[in-house]
Amino acid sequence: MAMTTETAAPTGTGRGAARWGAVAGVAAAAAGLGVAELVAVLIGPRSAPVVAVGGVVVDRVPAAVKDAAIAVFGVHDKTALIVGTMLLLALAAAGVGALAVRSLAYAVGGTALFGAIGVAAALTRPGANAAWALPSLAAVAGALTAGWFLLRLLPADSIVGGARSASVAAAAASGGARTAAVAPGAPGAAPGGDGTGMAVPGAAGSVDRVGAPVAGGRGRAVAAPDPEARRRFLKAAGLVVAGAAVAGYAGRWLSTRLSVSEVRAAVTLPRPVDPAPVLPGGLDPAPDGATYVTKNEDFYRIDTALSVPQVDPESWTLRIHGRVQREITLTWAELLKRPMVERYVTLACVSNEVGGDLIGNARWLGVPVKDLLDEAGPLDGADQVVSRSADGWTCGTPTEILRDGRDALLAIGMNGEPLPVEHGFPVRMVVPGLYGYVSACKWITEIELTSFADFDAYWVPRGWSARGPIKTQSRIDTPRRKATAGTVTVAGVAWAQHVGVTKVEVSVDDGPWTAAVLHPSVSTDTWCQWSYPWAATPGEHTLRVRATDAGGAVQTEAEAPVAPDGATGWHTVKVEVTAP
Ligand SMILES: Nc1nc2c(c(=O)[nH]1)N[C@H]1C(S)=C(S)[C@@H](COP(=O)(O)O)O[C@H]1N2
Ligand SMILES: [Mo]
Repeated sequence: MAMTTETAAPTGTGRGAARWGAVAGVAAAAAGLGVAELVAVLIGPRSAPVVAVGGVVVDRVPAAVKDAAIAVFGVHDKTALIVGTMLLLALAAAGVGALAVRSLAYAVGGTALFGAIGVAAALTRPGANAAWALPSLAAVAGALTAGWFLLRLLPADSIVGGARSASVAAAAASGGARTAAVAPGAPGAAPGGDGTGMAVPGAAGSVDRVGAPVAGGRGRAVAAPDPEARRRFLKAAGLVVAGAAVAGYAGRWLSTRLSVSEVRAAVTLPRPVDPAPVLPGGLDPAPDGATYVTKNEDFYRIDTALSVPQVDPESWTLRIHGRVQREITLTWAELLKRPMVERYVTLACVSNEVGGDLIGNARWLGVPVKDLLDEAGPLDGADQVVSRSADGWTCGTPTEILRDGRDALLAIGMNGEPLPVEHGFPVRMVVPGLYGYVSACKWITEIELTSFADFDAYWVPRGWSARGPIKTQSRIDTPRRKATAGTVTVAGVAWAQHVGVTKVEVSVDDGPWTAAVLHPSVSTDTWCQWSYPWAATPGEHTLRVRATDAGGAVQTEAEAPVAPDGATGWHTVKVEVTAP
């Protein structure tokens, strides 16, 4: 900001002008986000630029990064991505806004670049059509308008000099900081908030400021406004941000109204012809309250969907096609007429670390996948069943496993309720013994018979194994850190999916393995709870657990990371035992 000619505004003013530009940039970005949210209500929430750009990031991110994100943020990885994106874009918007007071080129460049990114991202999302460009274009228009409006309020002829300019610059800085802190948060609270529009705005506003007569200066700078103009400007910026927040929230609210939650609430599940086994006694909650059956609201959620697909059962169809003798298309009504079975099945994520909680056990109601495949008649060589979700995600399951008689289900119910929307409403697949990423397709709309040689499902080119049998594991849930000396109940879960756990052993301080009590479970397809009465003495102790499956195989001690096909190793916890 070298603006010091003999009569030019001092440097402080230049910096001040840049700060005003930054404020305008962030506020205008917020306006873009708000407008995009409203337009996305009409087109669909996945077309909103932040969701579209975020979706591209999720799809392109290297496996190691996804891994790290899940390790750090767990099931909050999506929130982290959105908040991070909003912050980055707020910074970019401030930067473009600050530069835009110097040259129109930055405004034009920023607008073109970020608008193009939003449009490109939206148009390349699975299921997109030309209309998906509209929210991004609306974001650009909204941001340009707001930026233009705000920067017009910066009077080019009200140059303040000397000491006064310094205080104005400082005021601008603090005002800027305040506004910037509000702007990204406002639309950010609406997760679909558009980030793309964000960098566009402030940029544009400088249009009619650029080249305005700055006394003695180069004539390229906006001056910092006098206190009166400053108040007007900040008020306007505040109104723009408030308006953006209202638009963003209204958009979210309308989208929720258009969501399938109400349709879901109206669904009545059919009765199973083959109900789930009655739970045996002895499945009381563990000392830490952990239960054999995981409540829907406690069930882990992992998927690539930044905006949960809203699939209306009335328009839902499932197409079974590819290398089959007979193609089948099922409607929701047709699916409901088929005999339903109900089973407890434990679902695990391949990203579950040793001792991790990306695993849950639920009672699923659904149609056996085997029957549908038998009707379609897979052709020779069709060794892979590719399931495709409404948002384009795919997983590949061995045809053989789906037909070997295990309870692989096309599920519509979870613990007595229609599938929660984020767990796949209206229909998902659940396959005992396989990690979710190769089997548990949510929002399923398509089943294609193909071969492993011919098609790689979503996670395979991203470095994960094409086959994903769940590895035998055991976990200590309590105690995790502290205990009081005396008899302490060590408890947890263990699983050897579709094979069954026959023994769980605990070792204290590297001592001998001692058998724990194995609580009953309803089948080999669920985890089982175990407990071990430990005579705990004061001091620091190490507890370790291992399971043995029905085939006699002892859970391996060898530590393996989650990628490419699931973690192994013995779960170990250090416990600080204090005297009673
Ligand atoms: N459509 C879709 N289905 C999906 C996924 C996804 O990203 N998209 N993720 C899979 C993975 S990796 C897992 S572990 C399970 C998790 O199911 P849940 O979220 O119901 O626990 O869903 C699977 N089904
Ligand atoms: Mo997963």
